[in-house]
Amino acid sequence: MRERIVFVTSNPHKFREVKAILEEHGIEVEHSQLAIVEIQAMRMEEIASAKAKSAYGMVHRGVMVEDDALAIDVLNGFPGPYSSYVFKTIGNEGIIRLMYSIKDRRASFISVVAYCYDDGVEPVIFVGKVDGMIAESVKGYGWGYDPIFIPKGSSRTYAEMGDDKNKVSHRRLALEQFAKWLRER
Ligand code: ITT
Repeated sequence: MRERIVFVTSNPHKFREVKAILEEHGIEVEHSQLAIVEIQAMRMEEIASAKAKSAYGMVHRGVMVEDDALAIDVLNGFPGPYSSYVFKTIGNEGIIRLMYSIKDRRASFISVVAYCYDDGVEPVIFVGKVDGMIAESVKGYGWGYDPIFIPKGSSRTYAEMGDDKNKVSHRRLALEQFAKWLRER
């Protein structure tokens, strides 16, 4: 049977990437732009899990949410759970300024997928993490933090990688685990 899930996100770029990856596994993804109140918490898993549960309460079908965070080592993991707010306020230029003259540019991009499929059942959670570096300047045309994140082993930012990003991304790592879980359950 072909799986069909609902993915709740306000971000069309995320939807496009998720759809492409899950379709490779024969999973159909329906986009929902339901507004879900996000709780404030330090742990991404907690935020994503709460979001998936409230989404299930509204759609009553297998529903997925995905939360991402950019975590900069020298800033103790900042912006982490505040990645969305920081992007809207200081953006990529602001991050580059914060990192001015800092030599240790290590960072990671984290994706947390939460899937809720029944009432009273805790959502399943899958985490993908890619280590990398913050670029010296904004490079390439991409969405979100793509123009400033260089995954380990690459000389290009996610934005400069074009479609290759989706082959190695933090999102891909989390979704591959999710697809395996769906297949085996
Ligand atoms: P949701 O409605 O799905 O929550 P969002 O855009 O608010 O959409 P997140 O909170 O998960 O998504 O993302 C935190 C920030 O990180 C936000 O500014 C995104 O644009 C950015 N982001 C997420 N995934 C990214 C990726 O693969 N590449 C670049 N930036 C990304």
